[in-house]
Amino acid sequence: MKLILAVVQGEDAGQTVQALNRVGISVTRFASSGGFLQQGNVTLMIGVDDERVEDALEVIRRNCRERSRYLNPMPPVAEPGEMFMPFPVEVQVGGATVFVLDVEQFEKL
Ligand code: 2BA
Repeated sequence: MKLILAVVQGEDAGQTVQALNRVGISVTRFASSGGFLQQGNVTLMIGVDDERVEDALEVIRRNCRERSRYLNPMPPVAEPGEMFMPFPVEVQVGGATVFVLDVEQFEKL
């Protein structure tokens, strides 16, 4: 058995969870946030038999897309008379960041 941890964007999370459930794959979603952008995202925890890992990854691939986000740089400590132009920096996010881990033991008690 494997545990898939997938960090996805909020906009993609609902449809991804529904699509996983439709093909009989259970999923738990956590509210999370990215350390770089400090913006909300969603982490999906998916426990699957080894032979279903590719099915789960395919569903994630189909439902999560890449988007542009903008990071507003922090103003530096300015000297008197200096001006800071806070141009947002474009960052590409997603589709999904996925980790696949071996599960040592799985119990439903
Ligand atoms: P964030 O950490 O908020 O990162 C958002 C996007 O910013 C990243 O998109 C990447 O394009 C960019 N980015 C992140 N760190 C950067 C850095 N040090 N320098 C320049 N650009 C940087 P994704 O790679 O698609 O990642 C989306 C979200 O997935 C991340 O949100 C984070 O929550 C998670 N993630 C990505 N890689 C991870 C990792 N190795 N371990 C744990 N979580 C990860």
